[in-house]
Amino acid sequence: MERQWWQESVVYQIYPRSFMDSNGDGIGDLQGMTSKLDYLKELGVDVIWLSPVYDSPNDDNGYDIRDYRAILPEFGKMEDWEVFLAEAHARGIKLIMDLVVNHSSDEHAWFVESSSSRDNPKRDYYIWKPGKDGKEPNNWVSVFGGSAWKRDERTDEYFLHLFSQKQPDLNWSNPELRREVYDMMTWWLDKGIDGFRMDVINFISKDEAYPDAPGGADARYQWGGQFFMDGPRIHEFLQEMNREVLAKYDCMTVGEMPGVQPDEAALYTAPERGEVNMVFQFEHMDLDSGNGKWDVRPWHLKALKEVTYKWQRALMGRGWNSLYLNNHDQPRVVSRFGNDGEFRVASAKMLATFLHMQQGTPYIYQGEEIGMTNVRFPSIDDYRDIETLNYYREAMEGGADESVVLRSIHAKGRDNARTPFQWDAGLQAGFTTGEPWIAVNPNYPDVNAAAALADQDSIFHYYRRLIALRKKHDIIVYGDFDMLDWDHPEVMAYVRTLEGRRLLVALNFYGGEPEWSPPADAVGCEAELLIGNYAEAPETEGAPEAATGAETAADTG
Ligand code: TEU
Ligand code: CA
Repeated sequence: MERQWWQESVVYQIYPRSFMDSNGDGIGDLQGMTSKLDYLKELGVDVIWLSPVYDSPNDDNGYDIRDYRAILPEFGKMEDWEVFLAEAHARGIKLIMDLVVNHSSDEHAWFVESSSSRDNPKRDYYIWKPGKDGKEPNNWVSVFGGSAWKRDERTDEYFLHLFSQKQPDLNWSNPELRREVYDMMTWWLDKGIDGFRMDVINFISKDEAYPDAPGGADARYQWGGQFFMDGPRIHEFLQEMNREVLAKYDCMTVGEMPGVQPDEAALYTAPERGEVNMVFQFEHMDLDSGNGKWDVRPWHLKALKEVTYKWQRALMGRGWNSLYLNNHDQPRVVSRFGNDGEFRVASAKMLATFLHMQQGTPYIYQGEEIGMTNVRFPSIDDYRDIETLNYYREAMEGGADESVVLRSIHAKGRDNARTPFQWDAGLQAGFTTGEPWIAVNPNYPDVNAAAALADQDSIFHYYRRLIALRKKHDIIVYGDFDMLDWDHPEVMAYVRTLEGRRLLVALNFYGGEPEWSPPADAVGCEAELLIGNYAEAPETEGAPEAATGAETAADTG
């Protein structure tokens, strides 16, 4: 396929509430974001993905939208957003907006109408069903706990909400609703944005029989994913959206798709099918989960190799991968797959190398580039996330031990990613002059952007170099992928190839000093060391000089 700008881009995700507060109310905002664009320019990113800034009652921090065409006053005015876009563009940075159209807020005008009577013209914008034997229409569980259905007394029917009760699912089988969404997307594209990140977009087509989900008899509600993930009409809807809206613009799209498998992802992203450019898959995010995300298990390097290989190979020449290791829903990568104590700096750089040397478009989540870590708040009162608070309540009601529940929250809670960005060592990490909406991670005196900018060996400057390398060597973007040394217990090594050139990447995931040798056919060949996370690469016998680092990427001739 023809090379595209979004394949060669690096994307930076901003979670607006936690990025930069300009007016001391403790909430990040648009003027704050604009004031930090030079920082992003220095990092070298090409695209910003902005999590929702739309009008919202904030039941789920903006993923519950009340008005798709208005800015939440806490974040600023529409003019502030326009300035942000113009200032980003002036720096050569593109902007993609979050598109949350699997559901809206229950305070959206559509839902206010839809819920007012059974014969309201907008009734069919949402999914209403009568109860069954005095109970919910089926046994589906919501992602945030409890039934996925809520009974509305006014009309004595239930509406579907796969997320919170304040996030009713939109009815995509209604063509009028689809037209409204396409008009809204067009409106934003005409304002000059460069594309969309699409929230749980593979959930929009449901099995219209709404069958009960199979599952253990013990739980009252069951995961019904098989009846709405990659549902019956999903490709039809995405192709229609592409035809009606996206194809008319030079824009990029990434669909968030929990549960998606590579063959399906190849269908979503094959350029000739006209759906989306890339998807966020979740398999690597599930490696440390047992029965659900709160059941924390150790992850295994072998499994990470398998998932990496599977996705790299499956989309090679067919579609395109997005590359990410954390976002606003996930724990911090250095705490999860690295070591956020003794090896915080080294392992954050190693993980960055792991990600940025793969084929695909890399995404950096705010703070990742300075090695921000998980947080361990002592009390549930310090937490803000609806998923975390619901889990705590349900678990405690079920008689769980609080220390065990908090341990899961410390490892997996979404607020790990949502503490304020650590700009400097001053009060509240330089995020706000007031009281932040969620507490700052206490490690800000050591972990902050000012310190990182001042140190050429920092994680920040390492990310900057990785991004610059991607611009210089097309093998990093486009090279084929192969995994080496499947059975090495501590090292992941992979090789990229393009037009007779090879790029070797060797990553030590643990704190030891493992024995590892490069492949025999790389020994003795001419090589250039592209980057390594230690100033000097350790000696390895028989290795080409350039490929010897514990965590290095080398371009071998
Ligand atoms: O997330 C969708 C999703 O299914 C998961 O990411 C989930 O929220 C999380 O992993 C549970 O642990 C998207 C948004 O990214 C998320 O912030 C929203 O809460 C959710 O959709 C609803 O809009
Ligand atoms: Ca503010």
